[in-house]
This record gives sequence, structure tokens and C-alpha cells, in this order.
Amino acid sequence: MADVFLGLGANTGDPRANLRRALQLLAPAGDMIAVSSLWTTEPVGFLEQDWFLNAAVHLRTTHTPLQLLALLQDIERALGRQRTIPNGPRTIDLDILLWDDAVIATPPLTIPHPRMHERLFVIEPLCEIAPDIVVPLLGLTVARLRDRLAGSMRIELAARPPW
Ligand code: PH2
Ligand code: MG
Ligand code: MG
Repeated sequence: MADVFLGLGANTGDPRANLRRALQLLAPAGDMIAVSSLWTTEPVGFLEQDWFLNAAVHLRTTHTPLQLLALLQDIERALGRQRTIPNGPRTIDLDILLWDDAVIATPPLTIPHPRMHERLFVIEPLCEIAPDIVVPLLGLTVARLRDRLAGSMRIELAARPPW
């Protein structure tokens, strides 16, 4: 069993419905231990798009990293994700953030997620469910990362779980 943290994001169609559906489709991968609130977040990277809904979840899984990655990609496809503009609009984005205390750097997987510590839209929801986890390579807790990023972008609480 591995303790895995995922980042979820959506900003097209009905983002909340897409995120809910993604959670349902994740069920075969293991036990959902915790789900964060939903956060409305301003777009980062590519600005000419709607604000996102972001969340984080804690999944306990028997899958291997590559098996889970394949499932996440299946779910993204099932929800109609098109890969067009980098950082652009998406019906759903499912990213593996942390995998126990593993460090994995083999394409197609980089864990911890290489940009998570720069992005309050990832760290704020993650901090709700895993404030004390020390992020491998960085050696800092999620709570500490949140403090470092506070005020770096606009982010608002949209809904407490269950959403
Ligand atoms: N995802 C991106 C790029 N920019 N901005 C916000 N606010 N939320 C996201 O999930 C997001 C983004 C690429 O994965
Ligand atoms: Mg992403
Ligand atoms: Mg992604």
C-alpha cells in the first residue's frame, strides 16, 4: 500500500462536476483517505482562461506509480481532456504530487511533482489534508511551503468537503 497525494484541477465545462466524476473514477485505485476543500484559483502560466477549481486528495493505493498514472490518463481521456495549449484550459487535470517518501525521476513520471512547491493552487488544498508531510528533496513541510507562497496568487475557498 502506498500513500499518494494527487492534485486535481478543472476550468472548462462544469468543473465541479468534472472533479466529482474524477473522484468516482478513482475509486478502483484504492481508498480515499481525505479530500480537501475546493478552491477557486486564478490561472497560472496561461492567463487568458477562466479561473480554475483546484483540490487535493489522499489516496491509499495498491497500484504501482505507472499503473496509477495510466489510470489518471484514462480518467482524463474519459472526461474529454484535449491537450492543446500548455497550461491552457482543461476539463480535468490529475497530477501525482507525492508518493510516500519516494523520489522518482524516470520519464514519464517525476515525483514529487516538480512545480508543486511554486503553486499555491496545489499547496493550499494539500495543506488542508497533509500539513505536516515533509516534501522529499525540499525537506520542508507542506505547511511551510504554504507560508512561503501566501499572497503569491489569488485563491478563494469555494466549497468545504463533501463537494
Ligand atoms: N494548472 C496548470 C496551469 N495553470 N492554474 C491554476 N490556477 N490551476 C491549475 O490547476 C493550473 C493552472 C497546468 O497543470
Ligand atoms: Mg497540472
Ligand atoms: Mg497534469
